[in-house]
This record gives sequence, structure tokens and C-alpha cells, in this order.
Amino acid sequence: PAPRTVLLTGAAGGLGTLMRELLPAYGYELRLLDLRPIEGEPDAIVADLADRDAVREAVRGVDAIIHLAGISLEAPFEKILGANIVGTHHLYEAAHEEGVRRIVFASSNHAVGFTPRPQGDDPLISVETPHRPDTFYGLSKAFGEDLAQFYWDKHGLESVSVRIGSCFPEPTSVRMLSVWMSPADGARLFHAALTAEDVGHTVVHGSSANTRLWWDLTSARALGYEPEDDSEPWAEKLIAEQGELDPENIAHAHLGGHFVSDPPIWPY
Ligand code: NAI
Ligand code: 15L
Repeated sequence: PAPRTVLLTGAAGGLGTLMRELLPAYGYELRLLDLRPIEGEPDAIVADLADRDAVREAVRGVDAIIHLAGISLEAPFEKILGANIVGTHHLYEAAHEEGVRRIVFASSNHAVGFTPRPQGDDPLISVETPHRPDTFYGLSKAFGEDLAQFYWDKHGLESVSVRIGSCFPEPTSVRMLSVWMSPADGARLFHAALTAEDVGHTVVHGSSANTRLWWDLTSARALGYEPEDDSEPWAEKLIAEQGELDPENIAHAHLGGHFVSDPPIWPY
């Protein structure tokens, strides 16, 4: 049966807020969790992924989990270790112990950020491309994908790891023209990842069907994902403001963009 009750971790964050708005239309009942309280959501669970018992209680009785919580930018390794590596392990272990069948894991393009982005006639980047993290942050996402594979092989807990490009209301850079995922397409992709049958552990790229796409959406489409959006309407304006990407600039030459040279730092 299709999952109905879904734990959304990181529900106070940018993507969590967008998904809280969009996913109920697909029939899901969301249980919310975040380190921070959420205004207007008194039932949201306020908990740190570091708290094993709280995580176990939070996953009890849900059909599936969308795991967004964690540090979403670069930070010192010790911080990333706690929130993203130990925290994601707590979540997987709790899900296994409580018999949750599937986790949709918010991985990131930064797990493979040092992959050169295609130029000219180069083929699109495949989901089979090796891990090439561009930050400790990206390294934690590579770990999360391996954790997902391990819990599938060892315990039969299914996952879809979504290597999200940039999911924001609008693309705001020339790079984002290639990796943007509209919030509506994000909800379509999460819905497909929750409902497709026999996913085992599947890695997919998370973006809209952008005209300037850098990566292959085949495995995402195989889940039933049909993207409806394209960043192209923003292209003329963004290129006029920022100029075309310069292949000599390493931040422009790799999938991870400025994370390869000058990553944004987590504020707390
Ligand atoms: P965000 O930083 O806005 O949200 C992350 C949320 O996780 C925050 O509300 C924070 O309070 C919570 N959190 C952090 N540490 C926690 C802990 N130890 N225990 C419980 N909650 C904790 O990030 P955003 O943009 O919403 O991203 C969501 C997820 O998707 C993240 O895992 C991020 O790495 C991933 N992602 C997002 C992309 C995007 O374009 N927005 C791109 C690629 C990946
Ligand atoms: C990410 O992984 C970050 O969490 C998000 O804030 C964006 O910076 C995104 O990647 C991106 O590459 O644009």
C-alpha cells in the first residue's frame, strides 16, 4: 500500500517549509520534526537527531520518512559529523528497529561536486558517477548514500537518495539554470520516490527538466517522476546580470559550483 503517514525531518528549513505546503495535496499526513520549533505547528516534534530515543519515538508508526534534517552548508568536520553522519545513522537505525519500510534521503549534488560539468557535446552526468565530494558537507551526503545502500543490503530497508540540485522558488544564478528543481517538481519527485515499487536503494538526480541540464534524469523518471518545469524563462535575465559561465573558473567548471572553491558556511 502507498505510504500515508510520513515523517518529515528538517521541517522548519527552507525545503521542509516548501514540502509542508505541497505534499499534503498528494494525500500524505505529515509528522514534522526539527531542532527548531515551527510557528503555527504546535504538534511538530522539536528534537535533535543526536537524541537517539527521541528519534526512535519520532519514527514509530510512520509508513515512510523524508529525511531533510541536517547541516545544509559547509561546516567544521566535527559539526557535520554530529548532525549529518551520526544523526542520519540514528534515523536509519530507528527506522530499522521500528519497521519503517522506506526513507527518501536528501542527498546533494555536493556528494559529487568535483565532477566536471558537461561542456559542448559532453554526455550528461550519470547517477553512476563516483562520489567526489566538494566539502565535508558533501562527504556527509556521500556517507548518507552509502548508509542507505547498507541498510538495504543488510536489512531490506528501502531508500531513494535524491541528489538535489538547487530547490528554491526561483533560480538565482547562471549555474542554477542547470541544476534548479522547482518546488512543485520537488514535491512530484518526493511523491514518486515514496510510491514507486521495488526501489531497493535508488540514486536519482533532483532537478526540473531544465533546458541547460547537466545531469541525467533517467533513474528519476523510472520512479514515475515527470518534471513539468524548466529554468529557461530566467536565463536571459540571469545571464545579462551575471555573464555566461567561464570554463577557466573552477567554480564554473564543476557540478558543485562555488562549493568547490568558496563554500557557504553554516551560520550556527
Ligand atoms: P535548511 O538548512 O533550510 O534546513 C535544514 C533543517 O534541518 C533546519 O531547519 C535545521 O534546524 C534542521 N536541523 C539541522 N540539524 C539538525 C539536527 N541535528 N536535528 C534536527 N534537525 C536539524 O536546508 P534546506 O535547504 O531546507 O535543505 C534540506 C535538506 O536538503 C538538507 O539535508 C540539505 O542538505 C538537502 N539539500 C538541499 C538543497 C536545496 O537546494 N535546498 C540542495 C541539496 C541538498
Ligand atoms: C545544497 O546542497 C545546499 O543545501 C543548498 O543550500 C544549495 O546551496 C544547493 O546545494 C546548491 O548547490 O545550490
